[in-house]
Amino acid sequence: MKQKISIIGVPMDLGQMRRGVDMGPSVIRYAGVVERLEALGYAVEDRGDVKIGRPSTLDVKNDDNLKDLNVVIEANQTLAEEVSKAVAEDAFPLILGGDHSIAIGSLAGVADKVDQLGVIWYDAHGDLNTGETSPSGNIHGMPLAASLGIGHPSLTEIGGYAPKVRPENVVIIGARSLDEGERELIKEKGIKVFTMHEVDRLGMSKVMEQAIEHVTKNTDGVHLSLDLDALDPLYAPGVGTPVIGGPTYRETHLAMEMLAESGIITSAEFVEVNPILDVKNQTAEAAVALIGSLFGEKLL
Ligand code: Z70
Ligand code: MN
Ligand code: MN
Ligand code: MN
Repeated sequence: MKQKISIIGVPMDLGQMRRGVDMGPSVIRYAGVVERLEALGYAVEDRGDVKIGRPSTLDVKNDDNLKDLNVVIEANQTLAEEVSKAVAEDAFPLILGGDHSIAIGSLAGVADKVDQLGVIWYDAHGDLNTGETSPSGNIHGMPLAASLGIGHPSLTEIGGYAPKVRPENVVIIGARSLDEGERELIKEKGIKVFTMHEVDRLGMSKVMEQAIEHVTKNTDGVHLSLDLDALDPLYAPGVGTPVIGGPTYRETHLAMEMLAESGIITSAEFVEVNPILDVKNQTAEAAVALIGSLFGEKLL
């Protein structure tokens, strides 16, 4: 029997400034994610969407440079509990965003159930800002830092504990836009990053081999956090912060296929699909196709 997959939608768009990414879970469902996974022989349970609050007009930008902090905290706390329930039922949590701020809750929900969690952060960005270093105040640029225990306590302590993950158990793949404070943090903590330079130089196949080795060295579970803006905007235009020069659709499929072969992934999230910015739903469809590959879909 294959492991049950529990889908959790998180219609969050307050971690950044482009409205519409709250419709991400919905369009990924319409693009057929449940049917795709069922066709692979999985039992799929859709747990519906986490409820997202409305921001108060008093809470747009606070003194800590953390936009819509209260709604983000509340949603992530609820998400952590939902993910935790799925894990307790031995299901594989598959979280659909929503903007990337929701990774804080996803990781809070999985990390307390494993001793050491590994994380693969497939993203054009590092998401390693804090309120102090962020040029934008957007919390979707901070979830990896928060999960490492770095940043405002109200974010690092979601789920009631910190940190969720150690820097040596993280790999970032596809980075091509890093802020100054993020670069410093990467150096200070020795975080393994495969920027687009390494992807070009080594090829995705070698990058994934090395990433898998790195992230499994001292861990007993690995979370995949895939931001659709990692892909080149040619293949995934429906994202809030496209950055030219990313991995192709094919390279990203190869990455997912190699993860499927390795069998290391124990939870995953697909975030930042914004149907308002999309072209003919191709970003949502790419997400579903990549999810298929991650769960072992093959042509022959
Ligand atoms: C920038 C910031 C970011 C995702 C963009 C952008 C961060 N470094 N994260 N898209 N998912 O505002 O912190
Ligand atoms: Mn991101
Ligand atoms: Mn742990
Ligand atoms: Mn990104």
